[in-house]
Amino acid sequence: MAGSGSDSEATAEALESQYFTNNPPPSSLHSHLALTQAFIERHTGQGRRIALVTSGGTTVPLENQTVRYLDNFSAGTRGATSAEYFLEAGYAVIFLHRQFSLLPYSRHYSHNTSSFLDYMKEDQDGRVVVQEQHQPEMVRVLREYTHVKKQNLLLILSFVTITEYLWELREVAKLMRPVGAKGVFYLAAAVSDFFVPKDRMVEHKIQSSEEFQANGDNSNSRPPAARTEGKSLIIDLEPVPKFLKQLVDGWAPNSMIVSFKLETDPSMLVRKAQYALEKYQHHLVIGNLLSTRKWEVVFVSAMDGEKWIRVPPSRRTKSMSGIEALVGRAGGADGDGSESKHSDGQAMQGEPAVEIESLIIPEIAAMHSRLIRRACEKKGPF
Ligand code: 9Z3
Repeated sequence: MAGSGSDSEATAEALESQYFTNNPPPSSLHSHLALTQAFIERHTGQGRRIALVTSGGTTVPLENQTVRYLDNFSAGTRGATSAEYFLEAGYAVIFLHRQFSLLPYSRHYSHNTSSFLDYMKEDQDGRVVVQEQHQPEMVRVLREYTHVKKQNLLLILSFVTITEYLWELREVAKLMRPVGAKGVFYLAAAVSDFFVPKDRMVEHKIQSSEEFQANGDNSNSRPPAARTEGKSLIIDLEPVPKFLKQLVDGWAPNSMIVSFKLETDPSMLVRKAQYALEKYQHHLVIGNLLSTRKWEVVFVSAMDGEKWIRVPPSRRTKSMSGIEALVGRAGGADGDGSESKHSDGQAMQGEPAVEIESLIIPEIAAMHSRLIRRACEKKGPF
């Protein structure tokens, strides 16, 4: 039988306190929070909307002095690209990303199959300059980047592990409270569902050779979650508590919350997105499939029901640039070169000519405007 509302709230609170007591914060948390506090004060003072964009994958360390860890595929393309479009839409952006994953603006020239040096040449005076064919695009990106930097519109924070991510998210969310309805959480990071709790983590590198195995070096009565048994590596992970409910109800109760649902099986996508929306009662779930995520996503919300956002058929393939042709494919770091089918049956390959985030973010900004209006109407005139 399901427990009453307050029972499940108490359980959620107990799980939260247990998780954050047992898994200590990252050493950079305090300095990150000081920067965040100043950033939020500056932009709320100017009446600006603020988006917290999370991006990239979280790691699951297997050892305390970490040599080995589990990771996922995310390069942070969705997050870094979306951050640019939020900035274009007038938001200030806190970009909480996996260290060394893609960053707004520099993403155009990093993690690529080509080196940034391929964009350069030496001129007659022995100076390094950008090649002619890359000038227009690089000037455009540089101008946007310089404007954002001058106006202090982008705060970049990083995490590596799942625990660092959760600490940063919780504490930054609490600082976002004064932003209220003008805040939006855009949770595009690929968050691990399983982890090794601190009290079940071995201190030192797991030894493969049986002569050197020492799996009893933690004080817990349960065996370490990652250990060798004979010649095999056993990894017995525990579930990461789901904190979306706490984010919605407790950490950031007045902001717009957008979560992503990633699936590989098309028949599950909409159902799973609807399930998440009902369970966490937030504003929007964006469903995407691993293979088609750059061409189509589905918005599931109480406001608008189910709505697909798609790159138009004429813009589904990008022609290869000179450099891409040289290295043999169009696209960035994470295209696997395989062909996928769009849900309307058309094939998709390489990279689309239009970034789907350029369609996603204006939709979100419009929904956000509706939510802000509603919040104002509720409050009434002063
Ligand atoms: C996403 O679904 C993102 O769109 C991607 C972006 C990770 C697919 P890339 O970085 O990929 O551009 O290569 N993010 C959320 C995935 C996630 O962990 N969601 C959780 C879940 O599905 C809930 S918040 O349970």
